[in-house]
Amino acid sequence: MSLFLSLSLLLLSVVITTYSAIEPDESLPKTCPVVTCASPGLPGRDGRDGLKGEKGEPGQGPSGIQGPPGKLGPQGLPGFPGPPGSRGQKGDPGVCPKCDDDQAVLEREALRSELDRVKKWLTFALGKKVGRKLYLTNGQRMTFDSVKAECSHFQASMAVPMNAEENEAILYVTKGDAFLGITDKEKEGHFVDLTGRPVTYQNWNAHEPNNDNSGEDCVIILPKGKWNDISCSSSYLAVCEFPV
Ligand code: FUC
Ligand code: CA
Repeated sequence: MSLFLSLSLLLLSVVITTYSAIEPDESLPKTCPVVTCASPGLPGRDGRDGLKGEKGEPGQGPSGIQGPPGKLGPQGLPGFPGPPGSRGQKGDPGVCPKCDDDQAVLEREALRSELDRVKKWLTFALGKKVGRKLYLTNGQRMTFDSVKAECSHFQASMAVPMNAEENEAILYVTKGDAFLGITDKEKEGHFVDLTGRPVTYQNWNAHEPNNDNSGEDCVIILPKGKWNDISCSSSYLAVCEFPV
């Protein structure tokens, strides 16, 4: 063995002996004297993931193609109630046949009663009733045709006495000089009422009818109730008979 090798071994044994005699001190930091004293070991395992970084800036690339529409969303909540609508038209009357019948009967009776009372007022104040005829005069003098139209306008007809009682009633109302609804226009001397029916009751004055001047086709009742044929275009009192 060479001298150099012998010295090296000796030095190594001294070092080993020295370090093995030293007691480890627990109070000292656990530094590895090997790191400082020995060659580096293998790399350790990867550390744990770090904290999440901040959100990055928007990308600068071109926009992609617009995707398809999304699915229909869920139905929304009901809206608030709207304002009240405008008032509707009045409805039809209710149906109650029994009620209507009762009501109709009462109304009819009331109307009949009132009508009877009105007829009595008129009869007392103005006219004269005989049977179912009420004679009334408007107090005006007019031609035969005008009297005919006036009576028709009031749903009446010219007065035609069918008997002495009716003749007296007409005289009572007019005091005479009033046209009767009698004429011989169609056939001279053939006196008929305005429906064309021959008059069965006649009450001519003496020497009448005489068709004076060949122009007397109408008839008037004189102040004493007798009749005279007279010109239809002359004016005499209007008297009508109303059915009651
Ligand atoms: C008599 C009547 C006529 C007329 C004349 C004035 O002759 O017969 O109708 O009234 O009088
Ligand atoms: Ca005459």
